[in-house]
Amino acid sequence: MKINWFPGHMTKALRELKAEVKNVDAIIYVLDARAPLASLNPELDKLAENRPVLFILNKIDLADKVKIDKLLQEEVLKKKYSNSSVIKLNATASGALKTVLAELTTLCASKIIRFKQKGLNSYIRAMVVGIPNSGKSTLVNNLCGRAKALTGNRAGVTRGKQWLTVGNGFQILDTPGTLYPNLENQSVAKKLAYIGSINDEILDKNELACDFISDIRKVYPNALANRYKIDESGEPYEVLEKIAFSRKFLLKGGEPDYDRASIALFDDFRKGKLGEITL
Ligand SMILES: Nc1nc2c(ncn2[C@@H]2O[C@H](COP(=O)(O)OP(=O)(O)OP(=O)(O)O)[C@@H](O)[C@H]2O)c(=O)[nH]1
Ligand SMILES: [Mg+2]
Repeated sequence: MKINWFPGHMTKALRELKAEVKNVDAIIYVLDARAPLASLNPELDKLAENRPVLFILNKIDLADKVKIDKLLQEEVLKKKYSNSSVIKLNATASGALKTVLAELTTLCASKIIRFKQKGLNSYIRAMVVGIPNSGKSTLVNNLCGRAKALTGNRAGVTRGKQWLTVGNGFQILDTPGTLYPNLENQSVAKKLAYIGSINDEILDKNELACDFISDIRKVYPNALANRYKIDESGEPYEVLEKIAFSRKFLLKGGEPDYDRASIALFDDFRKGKLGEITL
């Protein structure tokens, strides 16, 4: 299965982002800490050039802190732009407003001074960008203190755009999650599919589950064994079968229900039930 998802609404969204970026002072680039490098979108990388960039490693509660700290230490993200910073965040938890505004204030310090010198009461405007399902709308709602933006644990929830005032002197714009037309790297594409950034409906769930089993065993041995009380060795489809039997997902006649096992596997991974994982 070749994975690529770039529907029409993303072409439109990217076009609108390119037009809107001219009006913004900073970019808030939301990455999924379960697959931080796979959540970089080359189109958004380009868009963020020449702007202060605040990278947010979101969903840190579900991610492998050791790997994330290593990434922070190596400054892999920070080095991408001359004026940028990186923070870890759980966008569903309280306290995000203070952290994010402190970072934006530092990143946009020269602009804020210029506003003050001119006696202007202008807002610092920041655009929130990122791949689908990375938690942009959840973050925006958290910053607003109100559920202004629609959220959901699937790809492609946000479609329109709206500027919202947060804190004292900031405005933020939630935007639709975007991928890119030439998603050639299938190792990246699979990670995006695992974390729910690609519409599940266009994917063969059993094939994806087998890929996931094969990948996860290499990086987190025993995560599957511990969760499902199975021997996780063997061909990936055999492991999927063992998950089905262990969960009693059976069809009439006692055959394993691969579909239910695949759905349960991704549900568990996405809820953090396989442990804290970063791919
Ligand atoms: N555990 C955890 N879940 C989160 C976090 N941030 C967001 N979520 C969940 O992730 C799912 C997606 O969140 P959204 O805010 O809709 O994501 P989005 O980036 O706006 O998605 P699109 O609009 O499709 O691009 C929701 O179920 C959120 O509750 C986080 O830090 N930790
Ligand atoms: Mg959204």
